[in-house]
Amino acid sequence: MLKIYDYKGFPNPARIRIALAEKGLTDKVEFVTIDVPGGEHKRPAFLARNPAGTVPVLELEDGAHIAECTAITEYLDNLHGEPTLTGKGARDRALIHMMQRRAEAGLLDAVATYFHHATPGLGPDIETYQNREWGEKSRERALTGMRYLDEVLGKQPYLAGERFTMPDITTFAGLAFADFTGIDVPADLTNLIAWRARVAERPSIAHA
Ligand code: GTS
Repeated sequence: MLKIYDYKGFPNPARIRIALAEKGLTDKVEFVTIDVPGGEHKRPAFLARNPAGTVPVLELEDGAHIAECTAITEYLDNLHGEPTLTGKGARDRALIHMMQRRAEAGLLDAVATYFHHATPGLGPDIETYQNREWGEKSRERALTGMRYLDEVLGKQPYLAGERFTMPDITTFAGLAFADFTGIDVPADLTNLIAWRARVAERPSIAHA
């Protein structure tokens, strides 16, 4: 059986839980909780699975480990049936990956940097280096990212076009992380706010 090492409720793990539900694969994996608040992800046993010391990590039946949500989603999407989340054909795949990267770097990772550098983050035992200025700058970067994504959603229903795909999952997780850290979505970003309400009703997200 496939295994996912994660911590339920955290934003990057949520990306994979949503992807699994979209693909109807939730019952095909075993979830193994890594005690991230307790620092288990920085100990040798977990670092052997992912040297970056982050969750989630997918473990295949042959023992291979796949980290990075983009790579895990790519694998799951190609396991059964049509790839719905990562695209089919050169154009579709390229547009999805471009928007995925923009959503990740411009929103989710920017929010994470704010959280880890400008707030207590995961606590003093884990946050051994903090750069408050970079954290605050990253809050601004997250707001710029939201504004860009709002513009995209003014032209099309989903981030890579007409269908819900991987960058929609990344953005949804990024906004949830923003809520958690206290970065509010500006009220004038009406496209982003309406998109969020719409995707929140998808069973993969509503029942996550
Ligand atoms: N780019 C990575 C991915 O796509 O998987 C990011 C993974 C990541 O940063 N995970 C966080 C983590 O393990 C958990 S969460 O905040 O996203 O929920 N952080 C541990 C740490 O010490 O920073």
